[in-house]
Order: sequence, then C-alpha cells, then structure tokens
Amino acid sequence: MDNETKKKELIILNKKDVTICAATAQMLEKAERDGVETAFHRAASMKACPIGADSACCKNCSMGPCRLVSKDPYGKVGVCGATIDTIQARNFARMVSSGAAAHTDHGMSMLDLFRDVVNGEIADYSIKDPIKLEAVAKEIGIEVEGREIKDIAMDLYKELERTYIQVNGEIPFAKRVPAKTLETWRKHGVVPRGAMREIMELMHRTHMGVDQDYQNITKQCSRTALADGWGGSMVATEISDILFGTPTPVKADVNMGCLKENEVNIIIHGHEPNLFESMLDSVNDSSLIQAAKDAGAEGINLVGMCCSGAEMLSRHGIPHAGNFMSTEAVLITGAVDAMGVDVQCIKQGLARVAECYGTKLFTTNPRCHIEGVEHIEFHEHSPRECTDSIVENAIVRFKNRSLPIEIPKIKNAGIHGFSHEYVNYMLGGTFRSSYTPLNDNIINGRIRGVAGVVGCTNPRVRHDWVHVELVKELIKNDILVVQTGCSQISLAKAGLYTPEAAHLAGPGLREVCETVGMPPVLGLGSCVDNSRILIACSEMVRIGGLGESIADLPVAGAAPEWMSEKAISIGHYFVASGVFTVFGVTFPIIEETKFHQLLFEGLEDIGFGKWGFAVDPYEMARMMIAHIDKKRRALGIDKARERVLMDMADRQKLEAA
Ligand code: SF4
Ligand code: MSK
Repeated sequence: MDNETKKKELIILNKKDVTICAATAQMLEKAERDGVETAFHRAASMKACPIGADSACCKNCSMGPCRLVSKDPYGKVGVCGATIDTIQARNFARMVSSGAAAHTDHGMSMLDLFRDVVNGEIADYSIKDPIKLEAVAKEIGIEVEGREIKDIAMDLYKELERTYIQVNGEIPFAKRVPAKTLETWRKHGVVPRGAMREIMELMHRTHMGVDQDYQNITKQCSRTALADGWGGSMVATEISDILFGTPTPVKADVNMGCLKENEVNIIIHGHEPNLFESMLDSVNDSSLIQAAKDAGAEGINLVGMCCSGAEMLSRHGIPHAGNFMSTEAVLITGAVDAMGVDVQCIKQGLARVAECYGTKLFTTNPRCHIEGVEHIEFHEHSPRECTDSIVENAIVRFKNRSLPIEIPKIKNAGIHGFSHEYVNYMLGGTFRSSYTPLNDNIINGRIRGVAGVVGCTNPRVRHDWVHVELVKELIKNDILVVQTGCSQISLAKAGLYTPEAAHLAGPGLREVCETVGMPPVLGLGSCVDNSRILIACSEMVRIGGLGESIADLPVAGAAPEWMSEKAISIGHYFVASGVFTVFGVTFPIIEETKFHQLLFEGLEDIGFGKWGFAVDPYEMARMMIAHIDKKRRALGIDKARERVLMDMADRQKLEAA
C-alpha cells in the first residue's frame, strides 16, 4: 500500500484534543503526513466495548460467553447462574492476578540475577550498594555484624526467595508493615504467603464453578495484590538498588529533544534494569564509539523510555524520551537507529512504525517476542552479546539513514532520583536522617498530606493532561506529591521537577520546598518502585504522630490515566494497605452493584483503604483532598492548618471538603 492510499484511510486527529505533549503532537502531525497509524488513531477509530468496559461479561467457560446487562445488572445471570457480582469480582481478580504476576515475575528475575552474582556465576554485575544490602538484611532479621558481604547476601537471597515460592507463612517484608495494619490483615486472613501460591489460588478460585462469593474472591484478590506490593515489587526494587545503586537526586532531561541528529540514537524501553545497565556499558565501549565515529556519527546517544527509562533516569540521569503513549511517536522522528525492548507495555504497533521509518527494533527477553521483529536474546551470563549487537545494528542503520529526520526541539530539565532513603536523608540531614520533619510539617499543617500520583498514559483520555492538572491542583493545596512510572514523565515534561516549580505550590508546601531546596513533586522511579511509597508510608507511621496504621495517614493515591492490569494490582495493594486510591479513564465495575459497594466503601469499614473513580482531574483532586482532610480531622490535626496562610481559593476548598 503506498502512502497516498494509507493517508486516505487514516483518521486525522485534532492533536490538541489527544495530547498536551507538544513533541508527541508534532510527531502525530508527521505520522499523518507520512500515512503512518499510531495507537492514538486506532483509539479514535475503535470504540471501547461497553459491556467489556463495565466488566459485565464472562468468558470463563464455553457455556458462555455470557453478557449481562449493565442497565439492569441483577436482571440476568450467566448460564451457570453466576451473578453480576461474581462475574465482576472474578474479572477484577484476574486483572489483579495478571498484574501481580507481571511484577512478581520481574522481581523473581532480579532475584535470580542477584543469586548468580553472589555465587560468582555472573561477572558483568556486582553489588553496588552494600550499605543497602546490610540495611535490608537487618530489617528482616538476618545477622550482619562482623559477617562477609557475600554471606549476608546469600542469606538475603534465601530469605527473599520465600516471597515467591513459600507455601505457608508470611512473606519476609511483612516485617516492614506497621503493626496495626498487619493486625488488620491477619484478622482478615490476607497476609500473603508466596506470590506463586497466591496467584495460583486466585486463578483457581476464579475458574468456572469455584469461588462464587464476591466477598470471598475479593479477600484472595487483596492477598494476591499484597503479595505484589509488599512482595514481588518490593523485592524487585530493593534488589535493583543493591545491584545497581540506590537513586539519589540527579539532574536529567526528558522529552524527544534528547535525541541527537548527529549521533547514533538507541532507545531502551521496558521494565528490567539489567538490559539497560548492560547497554550503558556497551555505549561507553571505546571500540563501539569508534565504530560509530567511523560511520560518520559524533557519538552514541542512549535514551530511555517508559519504566526502565524512568529507572535509569532516577539511578544514572540517563535522558528520557517519553512515556508509554510516546513510544510510537518517538520512532516517527526517524532519528531512532535502534530500539531494544524487554517486557511489559511494549505495543505490538511499534513493529509497524519501526518498519515505516527503518528503525531496527529488537526484542530481547524470552517472555516477549513480537511477530516479525528480530529477537536477540539477552542472557545475564553474557549480557554484552545482546547489547553490543544492538549497538552494531544501530550503527549500520545510522550509516544507511535515508529518510528525513525531524526531532522536536523540546527538552525539559528536572531533578529525579528521590529514593525513600534519600527522602529520609534530605528531610532529616546526615546526622538525624528521618521522616520526623515530614511528619512535623504534616502535623503543623504546612504540608496538608501526601499523594502518590502514578501510572500509565492512555489514548482514551487526553495524554498527560489528567496527570498534570491533578498534580498541579494537589500541590496548590499543599499536598506533597510522589510519583512513579509514566506519570513521573508527564510531570517532568510539564516542568514540575525543578525546585523552581515550588512557586506553583500552596504557601505551606512552598515554604518546605524552598527550605529543603526540593521540587514539590518527587519522582521515585518505575512502576515497580511504587513499593518505595509503601515503605515511606510505613516510616511515617513508625515515626509517630499520624496514627497507628497506614489507613490513619493523611495520604491518597491516584492513577489518572491507567491502562494496564499491573495498575489494577498496584491500586488494589494500596487499597488493601489502607490508602484511598482514585483511578481515572474508566473503572471495570457497574456502579449499582454489591461488588462496587464493597470496593468503594465496604473495604474501608474493615480497616483497609477504598477505591475511588473520577475522570475529571479537578474532581479527582477534590476527592483526594477531602479524604486527606477527613484523616486530619480524625487525627485531631485539622486545626493546625488554620495557622497556615491560605488564599481565598484554598479556604473555599477547605470549606467545600
Ligand atoms: Fe457464562 Fe458461567 Fe461460563 Fe461465565 S462461567 S461463561 S457466566 S456459564
Ligand atoms: S510503563 S504499566 S504504562 S506506568 Fe511501567 Fe508506564 Fe503503566 Fe506501563
């Protein structure tokens, strides 16, 4: 098909309606000129299935698929007699199960790598943060005094392996959970065993004719999600820090202007830091740099995307080209010589776009092949074979570039890399590193509360806009925002990752930011790194003054543009941990059902958090602020806010809440 024919079939988008990212919009213009389709175009031409969106259908056996009617959810049951609550709970549970499996499989890969590094079977990586190794080991009861690092590391491996394979008993990081939160979990039987067991049981229970009580399904849903947040994801974060270094603040650029016309551009996109770390070695290899120069390039330019990009941005300050909804757009520049992908959030559509612009696209992980895409398998025992080969291919493509290149001239500088450990140090100083100043500032009302704004981008809503408007609204109301994943990149592109962005904050938060010299929005890394937020919440409880459980804290969470099953698992582990969590875009439940009532109200009554839903960012902010204020009232610290200088708009919001 020639370009002219394709152009006629392509929907022409109003770019301002679909994204606020100027670079992505510019590339969508170019895509349409070039006759190349993207996920934005497909979303515009394909309406979401309304029955699926409401989660009112079941295809768990071949007596169905059974479709219930969302207007009258109790008017019908499935062929087997399954009610709307059973069907919705099972569908939701399977999303949690899949999301938790993704995170825990990633975490287990990190742990496998760690074991082989400690064993001396892998030589390309080493333990970069022995201090963190000791701290984590100590926390879960491993003796560290006077012992060799290697011995501590092997004990840590054996202990953390239980996170995945343990048949009975509580996972190791249950020791980090505040006592009252853990007591609630024990009371309701949701303290996770090993993730494999929890995911297996959840899949079993959602099979046709097994668990047909939405409340009982939700219980296992919570247990599985907690096995992700406090298990698989947390291990992935901690082991990545131990192997590759714990992030500390670093200045870095984001956006497509990070690509360089005169250099060989290589993008790594996915979720596993080991591929990216080895690629960092490859692009710094003098013989490969020389090869690039021999091909006429000024050098090799390594850029990240999506979550492995966010992780490398936080850990090493590697520039980042954009989030999930920009992964096709970046190829449209024509400047990307190679893109290497590993696992999760890799659109199959990348293959077609890469082909159109002659970009060499490579899959690298045995779990993720794409039909028609060349696979160069990445092995941790000889990682450079894969990454060097990608670089060599990129150099060849650079030499043979034939299409015009258009790189949006947009770059946004910011400070990234705020690990939990650094926040501790930043607030408390070297000699008294602690969350005490954060708690004090929450108690005295300078900081109203803390919000985690995380998650994906989604073409069903205006790309980046919901994230940015929500976060601006929150900081304006003195709420400190912590972020991970693609959301972090949305805000970095909007310029909120600079200390100067403090002028957008309310007076109390601004004062704290200016005193400490920090931005009002702190980026913690990839979506797996949401576990850093859980650890921060535990620390806030431990320091005291803000209640006894995570559910008592004046905190809230949001994933305003979510799209993946991982996001549902993350949302549910925050809810089960005690956090009010608001999702945007759509929510896969019919509102007038008992299952909806359980998730949106009932769970809070038994000491958990609860779910919330809103599409509009300002409504989302209002809900989160109202919840934070409710918690402040319960803690008896609501009066403290009166001492803070507030403008009229803030006062009106307080009254409305
Ligand atoms: Fe229909 Fe029941 Fe089979 Fe689901 S499990 S498809 S509701 S018959
Ligand atoms: S990559 S899960 S789109 S945050 Fe983690 Fe981004 Fe969501 Fe994927």
